[in-house]
Amino acid sequence: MSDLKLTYFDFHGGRGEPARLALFMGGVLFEDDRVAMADWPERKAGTPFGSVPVLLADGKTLTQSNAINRYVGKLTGLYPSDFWQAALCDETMDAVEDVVSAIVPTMFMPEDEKKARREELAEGMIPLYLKRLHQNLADHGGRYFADDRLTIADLKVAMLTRQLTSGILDYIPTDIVERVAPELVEHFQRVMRDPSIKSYYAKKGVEV
Ligand SMILES: N[C@@H](CCC(=O)N[C@@H](CS)C(=O)NCC(=O)O)C(=O)O
Repeated sequence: MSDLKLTYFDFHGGRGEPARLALFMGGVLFEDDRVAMADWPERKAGTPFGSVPVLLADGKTLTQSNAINRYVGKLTGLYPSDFWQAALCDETMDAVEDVVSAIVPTMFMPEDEKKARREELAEGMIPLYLKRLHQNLADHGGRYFADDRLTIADLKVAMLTRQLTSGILDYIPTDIVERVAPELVEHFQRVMRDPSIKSYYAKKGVEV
């Protein structure tokens, strides 16, 4: 088994959390390198693209959250071996990444600009993506996004659902998922009921 170190910010979510969860679920030991925000300016320069997550596997470096998710998914059995199901998994993770990439820049905007951009996202892109994700979920059996079982894609969607419903994004209504695609709230609850995920967050002292 590889010697693994996963570097990401020190919070329970975001682009690094699906890989952390998957490694825990798969019982794969790894160094959970959590970067405090205060240390980021110093650490940033040491990352290939000035960003995290970064996975170090036997001294080799891998960047880009979805590449890391696929690699970790394969290590842990949470990525489909069937080519079509794997493609559905990728489609889901890339769709979530589109939304995340639209939201993240708003975090660094002045308040008025942030408000305008987030309201625009809440009226346009976010409902569009939530509806389509729901449609895909329904088309793939209604419970999980690919392979009729929990995969790394479900972890990625669950992190988005949690971010949108948690209230940490001012100007994005916390009921947006419930209003637009309530099945994604059910999906989130289904993922969070998984015994390994429950045990992971219980160990971290996090209520889900
Ligand atoms: N395309 C990259 C984006 C990585 C990215 O922007 N990560 C954010 C955290 S979610 C980051 O490192 N932000 C700090 C910065 O850009 O200084 C991926 O999918 O991993």
